[in-house]
Amino acid sequence: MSAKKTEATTEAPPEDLTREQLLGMYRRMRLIRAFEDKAKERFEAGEIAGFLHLSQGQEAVPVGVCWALGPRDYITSTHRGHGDVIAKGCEVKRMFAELYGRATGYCKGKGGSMHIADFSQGIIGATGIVSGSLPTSVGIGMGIKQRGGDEVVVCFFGDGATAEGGFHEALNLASLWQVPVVFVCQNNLYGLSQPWEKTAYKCDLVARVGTYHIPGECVDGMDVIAVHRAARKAVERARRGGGPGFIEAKTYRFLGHYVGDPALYMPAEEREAWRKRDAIVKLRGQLLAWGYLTEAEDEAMGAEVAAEIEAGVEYAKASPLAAPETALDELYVHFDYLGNPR
Ligand SMILES: Cc1ncc(C[n+]2csc(CCOP(=O)(O)OP(=O)(O)O)c2C)c(N)n1
Repeated sequence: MSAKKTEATTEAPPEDLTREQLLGMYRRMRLIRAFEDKAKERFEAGEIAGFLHLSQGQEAVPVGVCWALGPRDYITSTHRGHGDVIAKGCEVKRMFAELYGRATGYCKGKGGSMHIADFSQGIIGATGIVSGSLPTSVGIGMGIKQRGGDEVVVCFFGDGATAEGGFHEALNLASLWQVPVVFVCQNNLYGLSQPWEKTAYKCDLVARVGTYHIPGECVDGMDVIAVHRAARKAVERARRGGGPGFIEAKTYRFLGHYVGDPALYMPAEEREAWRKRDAIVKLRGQLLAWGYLTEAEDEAMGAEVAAEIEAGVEYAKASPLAAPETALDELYVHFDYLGNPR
């Protein structure tokens, strides 16, 4: 990272964020990138089974959003959810363990890459069903409202989900019931191989969501500070009882839909242009310019992140595989809706 050229910034440091907060965001973005780079390497080496949907390029969105959340708040996520759950607090060693199918993984090795959940941190789970996170988040929001809580749910999803029925049902009910849910669309311009502009006629997502009377904002998803400010506003409003909110973060996935997809449908010039806007490189340049980070500190942080990643892989490999006879354990709720054992 440190070898990369960074753009000089003329902006002043933000007054609403401390040096520690900005360095924390920067480190978490690097951790997500390093986790996915390593996961790709190990997947290609044949050590990880299943599908791997990576989010390199999108890191500023979950980090900017989750920095507006507290430990009691909730998130739901998607098939491309590594960054979302790491941003909320998942540890990379238990993430690797999950990818490696080990009993020490977040879902005891039964979920894999697309289903990482940790209820203790409000991470209700990723799902491979496109738009599946939206109705679930409204249900969680309804639960919070019914018990008079002040937590907020953030629901992450992609642009492809906005063409699904679940999106519209969820927005309608969220608005009707005024639940504390912030919907965050990570618009990476593609739904699998389908370019965004070919999926909806002249679509303006903020306007579309506005028809459900949900306030929204479109932000540069390559600018973690801009994402964070939008998230903070929407989260604070939802927490005060102001109802649901919406954020469209314009971002890009640097790689194919899954590891193994050469992404021939993404024009080379487009990819190059977005890579030049890498959010991690941008924040690094800002931190250096503001005197919040030195080159030596940056190097040290890189080494620390790399060591955390290596230790995570070692932890996973040293952990026992999930035992086949436990495959069906904990998959069903053994209580009826009143809490009586079945
Ligand atoms: C209901 C449903 N339809 C189709 C699929 C197959 N599928 C998996 S990912 C994907 C594209 C999703 O695009 P988007 O929501 O923009 O998320 P991104 O992959 O860009 O992060 C599709 C169509 C699915 N998993 N679920």
